[in-house]
Amino acid sequence: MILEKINKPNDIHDIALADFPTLAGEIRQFLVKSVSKTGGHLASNLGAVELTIALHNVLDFPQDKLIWDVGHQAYTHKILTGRKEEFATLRREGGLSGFPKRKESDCDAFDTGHSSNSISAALGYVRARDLLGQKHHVVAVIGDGALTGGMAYEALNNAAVLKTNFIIVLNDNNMSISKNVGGMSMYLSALRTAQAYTGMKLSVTKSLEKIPRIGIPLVDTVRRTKSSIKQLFIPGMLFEDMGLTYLGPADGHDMRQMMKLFNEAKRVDGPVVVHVITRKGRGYLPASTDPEKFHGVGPFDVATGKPLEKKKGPSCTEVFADTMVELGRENPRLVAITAAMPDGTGLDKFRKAFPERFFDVGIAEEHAVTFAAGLALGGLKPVVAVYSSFLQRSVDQILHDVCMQKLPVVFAIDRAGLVGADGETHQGCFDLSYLSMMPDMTVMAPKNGWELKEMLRFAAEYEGPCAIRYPKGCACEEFTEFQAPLVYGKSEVLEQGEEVAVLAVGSMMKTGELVCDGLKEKGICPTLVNVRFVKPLDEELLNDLPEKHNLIVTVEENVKSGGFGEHVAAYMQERHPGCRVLPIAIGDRFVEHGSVESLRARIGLSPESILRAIEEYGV
Ligand SMILES: Cc1ncc(C[n+]2csc(CCOP(=O)(O)OP(=O)(O)O)c2C)c(N)n1
Repeated sequence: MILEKINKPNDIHDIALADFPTLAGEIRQFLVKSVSKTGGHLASNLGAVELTIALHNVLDFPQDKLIWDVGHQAYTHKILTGRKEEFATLRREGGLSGFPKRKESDCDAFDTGHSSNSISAALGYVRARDLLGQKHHVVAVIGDGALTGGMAYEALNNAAVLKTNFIIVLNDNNMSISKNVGGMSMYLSALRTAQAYTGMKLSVTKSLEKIPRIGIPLVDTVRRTKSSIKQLFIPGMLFEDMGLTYLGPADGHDMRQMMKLFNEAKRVDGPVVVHVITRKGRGYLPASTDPEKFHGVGPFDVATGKPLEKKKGPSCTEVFADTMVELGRENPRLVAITAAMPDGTGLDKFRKAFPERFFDVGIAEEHAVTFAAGLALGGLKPVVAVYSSFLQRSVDQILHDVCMQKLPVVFAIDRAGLVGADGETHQGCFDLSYLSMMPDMTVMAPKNGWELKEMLRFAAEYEGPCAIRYPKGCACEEFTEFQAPLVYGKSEVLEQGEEVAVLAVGSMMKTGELVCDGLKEKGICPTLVNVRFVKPLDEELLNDLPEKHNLIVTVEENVKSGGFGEHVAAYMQERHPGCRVLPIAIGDRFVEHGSVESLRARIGLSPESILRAIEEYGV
């Protein structure tokens, strides 16, 4: 096994070039076997095996800096930098992260998880290198999907004026998670189809150059011509015109070809884009035939590619997806927007039903939100479906473009709260804070699938900015006996008691109930409230509580700072200073990867730890 010889960074330099294809095959087998047990991002990693080997061959670690955009495709990089043995712990608590982590290895130059920032970070490294008189190479690897994100263009624009070496590898597999979208994607497709003619282009240019006297000026003229025939001679003109050298397109599974281009790129005094064409899921049939399904997977059977975990009940995503189709039928003005996640958000159902009312804008959350603002002003009812952590990208757009104009945009926020295995970049635990601070925003959190549907129906009619946040995984199927009609700004009292009132937000409802059970065992008869509206606060309820209660415990899967509990505490401090409030929320920290259940226990969100906190605080 060649792979056995890879145990630390740069071991690849001792492997004969002739053995590289065997090594690539062994890494693929290792990845499939390993991810089939732990789950993880498979298709992107299978597509980037040769690319990573080629890069490691021409770079030296940790001196050279390699920044992976999103970072979900960095498994081979982890293997080649001595972390092979830790793959059994991938994405488990205390184990190997699914993304690059500086604290895991000094060969990981930047922690990533959110898309389209690699060129910015790498450019920072380049400027620092130059100012400090250092000589290493800096490489950003960005996918064609990530290249739909605005930050990538801001960085390219900034990089274009650089006079020193900076390598940007464009890993183009024609896919985001789903099929890639938009004008850049179309442009890259044109470059890809030109690939077969690259040899011809070069030889045409060379032949023209040989024509005495007029040859070289002719080639120069063609280079400068502002017409598409230029494209025939020089691929990548868009980048070239911006001031970046374009090399490629290269076959991203041909390591010799790539290494030649990377070595060439290292000699350029300026920014270079090396365009490589890869195939997502390559080498494992189930993944190459359905790369979307194998983008991120749970444990699966290697022989069939079928998932090993049985599906439990319907997920919140499915409830959202079905409700959107119902609402779309009822209201022809309802439109849906996703930032490159039609499948993850469930909007693919809406797309099938109403293709002309569905918009995939690429990995462009900022644009998605302001685009929705325009749609609303144009007379439509937009629903932006997005994961909580990715919506962080759009805080100013929500505030400045939506809330300030009180526009009726609905934010359907999936993966809110802890998401588990993807770790700190993906935990959705800030949305209640950044949404609650915005004037005119309404924020809801459903206790179960029924309520999510009700909230969506409510939001579809509501005439201002409004957000519904719901968790990853199965929609809670409990509390079905509680179906009080949804009233704006009102919470739902599930159990009336005294002494302690537990106010639980959405995904923490079950935990709230278990806390109440624990209190009952101690002889306390608590009140249990389903908060429903995080904003506005249900002031009527809060004003009534002090009469029979001396402690309010709020429970939410969000950071404490700026969360529901802090707002309740501030309100009570002002209006009812005698009533004590214990906000249970995520502390001032980032929460790493692990199962949601064990993470909750570790950070004080399990029923047991909440009961302990109440005891310590004193009833
Ligand atoms: C800001 C942000 N939005 C959405 C995502 C979810 N996401 C992860 S990978 C991915 C697709 C990336 O496509 P590409 O860069 O082409 O890489 P590939 O998976 O095709 O290798 C998306 C949308 C993200 N990581 N960050």
